[in-house]
Amino acid sequence: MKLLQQLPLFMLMALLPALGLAQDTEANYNADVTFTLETAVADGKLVYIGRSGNIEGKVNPTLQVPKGAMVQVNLINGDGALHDIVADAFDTRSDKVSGKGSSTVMAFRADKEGEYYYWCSVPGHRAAGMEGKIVVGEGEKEKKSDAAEISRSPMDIPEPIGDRGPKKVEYDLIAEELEGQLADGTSYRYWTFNGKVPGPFLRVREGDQVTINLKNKQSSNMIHSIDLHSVTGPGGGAAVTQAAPGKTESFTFEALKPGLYVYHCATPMVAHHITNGMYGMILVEPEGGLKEVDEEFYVMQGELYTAEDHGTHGKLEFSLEKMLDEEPEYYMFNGSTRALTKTHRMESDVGDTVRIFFGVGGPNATSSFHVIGEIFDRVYQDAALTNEPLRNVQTTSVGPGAATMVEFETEYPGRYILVDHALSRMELGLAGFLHVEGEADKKIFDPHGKSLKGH
Ligand SMILES: [Cu+2]
Repeated sequence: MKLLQQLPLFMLMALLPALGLAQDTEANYNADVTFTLETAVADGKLVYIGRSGNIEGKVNPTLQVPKGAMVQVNLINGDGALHDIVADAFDTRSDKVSGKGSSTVMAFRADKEGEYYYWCSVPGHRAAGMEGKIVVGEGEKEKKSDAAEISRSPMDIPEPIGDRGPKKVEYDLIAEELEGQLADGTSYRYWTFNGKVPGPFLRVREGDQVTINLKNKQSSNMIHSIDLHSVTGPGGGAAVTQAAPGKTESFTFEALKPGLYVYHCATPMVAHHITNGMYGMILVEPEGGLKEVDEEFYVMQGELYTAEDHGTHGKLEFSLEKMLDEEPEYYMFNGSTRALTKTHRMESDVGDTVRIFFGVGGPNATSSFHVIGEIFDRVYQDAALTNEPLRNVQTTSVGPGAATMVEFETEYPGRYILVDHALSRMELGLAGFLHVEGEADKKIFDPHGKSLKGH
């Protein structure tokens, strides 16, 4: 099942024109709704069985979708006979698959309300039971979880340092464990700095004396600590900040070198503390400060290893085995799959210069950071801020515990998608939107009369 949920959307995108579907010019790499079905023999009948989210285990489940949604149906062959899935009402069908464990996909836009059918077109199979309903309408109400909103806003960044001299700076960080929203209808018990993922963006100047007070909440079960990559000293601070629940541990360091640095909890098992959300970044600005820009964003990538399959609703739990195998079920920007697509809105105007502070908490996956439809004018590779930037870069590689600073002008309106170009990860939750508003210059991009949604 995992395989299918990771089906590259390229396949889906390639399918759309062939199916004669209206392509959304507001770049839409994501299906709005995804279902997974598995073929099976049950009580002598041929059936589809739900293998995702709230259709899990249901026989010939009704696929409830909102009107206008881009729908993706993954089909796994579970019995080794020849099968497919078709929905004539939407002029869509999958390839036929026959090998047990093989898989395929059907995609369509639910552009009309009502009740329709999906079925298997192999002769006799529909009559033998392979049929279910597609209901287009209100769709299932979004399950509002009462878990905390743990995603940090990418706009949550302190003011630039400017032209001041070195001084003393003090930060209070609080290690807090709490149930947080991971995806629609899905929560996870995160471990955080200050209740959000990533932790707060710390901003200091080269030469500052920085004091870190790490308080571990009384309600915590675990010891927590902090290792900042900007620190020169034992464990980056971890050696002296192992704080038991209810305790506060402090230390002071001099910010010797300018740069953008990852910090994270460094209490064994360190990878466990990081995956659960204990990472953030500290910017050490060089003398004179960074050049002024119109917008700054703070984005971090991480992955989660849940015992349950991707898409399962309810409270998910950690799987040590999956973490050691480095097989995540979720990838997220800023802590949740919704953070940069629904919860927080990143915006800029045409002609603005945007700066993204991008880092990878991980703990394991390297990001091929890319913004679909944009080119980075400047990349400060590995966040080496005092070096000359690379210019005109499509994608930049950022490993775990590493960061980059990218800058680009937003020249044309539309919705631009932040991704890790290892795009299977988008299927597991990794995407962010940058909305650019303003006048369209046809010289830069001419849609040949096609309408651009929202503009
Ligand atoms: Cu920790």
